Amino acid sequence: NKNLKIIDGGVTSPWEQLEVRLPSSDWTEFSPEKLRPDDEQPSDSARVVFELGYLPSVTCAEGLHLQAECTHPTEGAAHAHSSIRGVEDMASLEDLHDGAIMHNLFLRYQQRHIYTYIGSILAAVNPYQSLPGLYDRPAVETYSRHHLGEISPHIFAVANECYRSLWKRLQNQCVLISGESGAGKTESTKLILKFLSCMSQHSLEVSSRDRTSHVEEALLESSPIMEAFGNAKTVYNNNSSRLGSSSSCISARRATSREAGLLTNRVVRQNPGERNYHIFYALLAGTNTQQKEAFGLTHPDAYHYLRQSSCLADKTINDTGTFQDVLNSMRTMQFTEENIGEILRLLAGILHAGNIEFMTAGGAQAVDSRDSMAMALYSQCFQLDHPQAQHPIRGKEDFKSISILDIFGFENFEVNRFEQFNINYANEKLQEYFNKHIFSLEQLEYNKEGLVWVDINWMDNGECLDLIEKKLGLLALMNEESHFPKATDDTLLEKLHSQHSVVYDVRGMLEKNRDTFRDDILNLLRESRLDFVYDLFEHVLSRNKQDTLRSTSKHRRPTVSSQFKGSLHSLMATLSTSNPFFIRCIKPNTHKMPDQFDQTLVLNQLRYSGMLETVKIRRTGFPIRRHFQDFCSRYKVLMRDVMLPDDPKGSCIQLLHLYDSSSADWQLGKTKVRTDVFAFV
Ligand code: AOV
Ligand code: MG
Repeated sequence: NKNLKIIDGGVTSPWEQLEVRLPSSDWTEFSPEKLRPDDEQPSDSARVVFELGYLPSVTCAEGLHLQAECTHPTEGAAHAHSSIRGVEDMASLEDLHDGAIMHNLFLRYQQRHIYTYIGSILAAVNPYQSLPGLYDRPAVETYSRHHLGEISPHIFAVANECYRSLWKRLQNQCVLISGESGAGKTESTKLILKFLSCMSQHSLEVSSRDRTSHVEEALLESSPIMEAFGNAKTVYNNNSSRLGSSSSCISARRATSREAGLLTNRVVRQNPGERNYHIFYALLAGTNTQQKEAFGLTHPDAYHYLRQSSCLADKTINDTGTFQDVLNSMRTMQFTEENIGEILRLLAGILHAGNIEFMTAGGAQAVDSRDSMAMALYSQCFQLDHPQAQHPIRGKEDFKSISILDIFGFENFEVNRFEQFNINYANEKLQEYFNKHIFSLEQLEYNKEGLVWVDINWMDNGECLDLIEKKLGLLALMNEESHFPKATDDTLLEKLHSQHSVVYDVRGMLEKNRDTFRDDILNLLRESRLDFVYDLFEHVLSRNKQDTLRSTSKHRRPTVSSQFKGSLHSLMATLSTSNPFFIRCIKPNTHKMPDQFDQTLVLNQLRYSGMLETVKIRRTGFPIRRHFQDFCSRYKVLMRDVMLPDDPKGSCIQLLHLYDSSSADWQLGKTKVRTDVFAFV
């Protein structure tokens, strides 16, 4: 990257524009498009006016990517400087529009600074490459010693703040990581776990080691297992999470749990170009001849459950390595060799089951039963593999924890089906929670304090959720139709169209939505001669029993999507009692490549996730909010020589006036002062 030589550069108006002259010889294309050289200029140079929010990148004839830099510092240089280097907290951006926010991320990304704050929210741009030193032990140490905002933005800073809050407030904490598929949520989750685990090891050196510390190590150790069983290659991400996982860890009692709701459909069906869960390919790649013989295994293309999508391998995925990692993890987690053998045998069994073909008069039903058995076996096996099953935590009343929520990211394929519908629904719920915390609660606080609310036009996704969740909404219609034995995808489509217009493909929706796992199959599995299989299903309640327990819906089995809705709602209920931290992951390009920043793509993500509005609210909502009394006692030392009135409110007014008589930077509510005066104290 060579810097563009600027013949004459100057800031015409400090905040808005940078005017430069460029040698016209080597530019061919300006980006963004609205930048055009001025034709009136002499031919050897061109005058270009850039909006600072859009500092240019210019592609020149040789294909070199050039970056403009102001070489003649002028009056506005300091501001131009921040526009060139970017700022660590968006709230301090001078120019407030979404282009400027995008551009700030871009500038920082070019300098390999992938983290930026939006107030206390962390934006993380996926670097698609490992950045040396960014997450090593010294980094953990450094961030553990600083509060958020004291040093450069980092995911460890958020993790540290969360950890401190847990101990200080003794309240449940949660970290919500959002972003579309491939944006880096799972990697972020792992980094937070890494930090928290280091911290807790640290504190364990001081106190004595107890049993629960083992549980928390188990969570980290189980990571490769979780990924092999819960992740798969999709179009958007070669290691895409197909499960919603919430890891509660490092609690005040130092214990760990992990819940996961798995989209098991993938076990029996995948879209073209995608794969089944990693573990199946790992099994075929990693087992030795002897094991293969024992389990009757051959090549991936011999199995219906693996070959339907015509995608068996990917050069970025090391299946043999995954197999070794899984075995190592299982051993560290004290799985016996016998146990490991049984799990592998079960996986092989699932593959074989998929190859069973039926010759029946009754059409598709036998295949459905086969598939639902395969899915049930897989999901039970998965439950067994995650540490909460191994070490269940019995929550005590004062049990406090940190939950890290990493769900499947928003997806929009050419054709979107049942799986995407559920995934996107979950993402809307998460956005709703975000909106509530960032906007609604803030607005409520303003109203309570009797302050004037500056109207910020944030995007409310309430209508979208109504469309899904309300009476006669998509879920209700889909479930109703699923309960009609005679209903087909066509009748569902008709019904949906009579009420709404949707852009999901309904093919297969009803079948996927009906929970076809039947009692006779459950009973069959329970009679298995293999103790292992028997154990897996020992605790699964038969549908009849469940129905009896749930007397209201005696004749209705809950559909897959209503179970999904139920678990989403209980997750949200848990979150609503926690103190949240937000991380917004951003995907810089769709090619999964390092050093590529697609401005339009990023701008889009910033827009739909409401980042601009978040910055605005951070700016209008002053950072210091303290009760009158509290404010006085904290800051009155600053004016020891001034006589302050007795009442706290009066003292506040006097204090604030002395510092800012224009009263631009403070507001008084009914009980609290809001200001950014003294933010530096
Ligand atoms: P996701 O969890 O958000 O997608 P991942 O966390 O799996 O996305 O990230 C996708 C890929 O991006 C990873 O496999 C890494 O190669 C790369 N990556 C992400 N974050 C980092 C980082 N901090 N440093 C280096 N590489 C990174 V999905 O699960 O599909 O919604 O359902
Ligand atoms: Mg993921």
